[in-house]
Amino acid sequence: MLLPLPDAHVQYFPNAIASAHADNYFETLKAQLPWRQDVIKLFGKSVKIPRLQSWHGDPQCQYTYSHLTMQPNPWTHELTDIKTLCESLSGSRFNSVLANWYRDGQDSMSFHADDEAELGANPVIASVTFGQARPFVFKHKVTRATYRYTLNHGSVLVMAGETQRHYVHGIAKTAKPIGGRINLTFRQLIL
Ligand SMILES: O=C(O)CCC(=O)C(=O)O
Ligand SMILES: [Mn+2]
Repeated sequence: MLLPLPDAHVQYFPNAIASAHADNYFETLKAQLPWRQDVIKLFGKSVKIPRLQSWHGDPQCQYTYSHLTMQPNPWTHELTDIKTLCESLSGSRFNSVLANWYRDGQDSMSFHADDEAELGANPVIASVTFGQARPFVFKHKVTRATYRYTLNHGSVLVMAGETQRHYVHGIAKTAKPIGGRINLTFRQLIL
């Protein structure tokens, strides 16, 4: 379904991956990806980012994210399968993926746009969620209007068109005792 976001083009596929398959992917990705606790410099201080990450892609896909340059880990069997699904849902190709593991409600991602130069002008980004359903918030850069969508276990969200130009997005912290969530964002770097 197309989400009713002005100035954006976002499609949501709530049940793109059947629940039993999604359970398997969640456990396999959690166990097999080389998760890292990355640190960023913020006003001269080193701060742990509030989640674990793993960057994968074609060998030439170095990526700079929040001032971090990451070398790609190789594609795994599971990541390649999920990439193929995202390519058929979106009609776009991807050469890289950022995996984020939100261990509990204290893990989060602050508002940002995926607007790095390497992604090009109107990037197509496919975002796949496993595990805990959490609210994904879009905030319009000019009107400040916010839109909240809960991303299901096994769902795919495709952000395209001018979405990154007009919106920031993020995952808020919560004090509720919640389970872990893994999100994969497939991207096409222009090299
Ligand atoms: O975890 C999510 O749903 C969002 C991840 C994200 O925005 C990103 O990796 O750039
Ligand atoms: Mn993002």
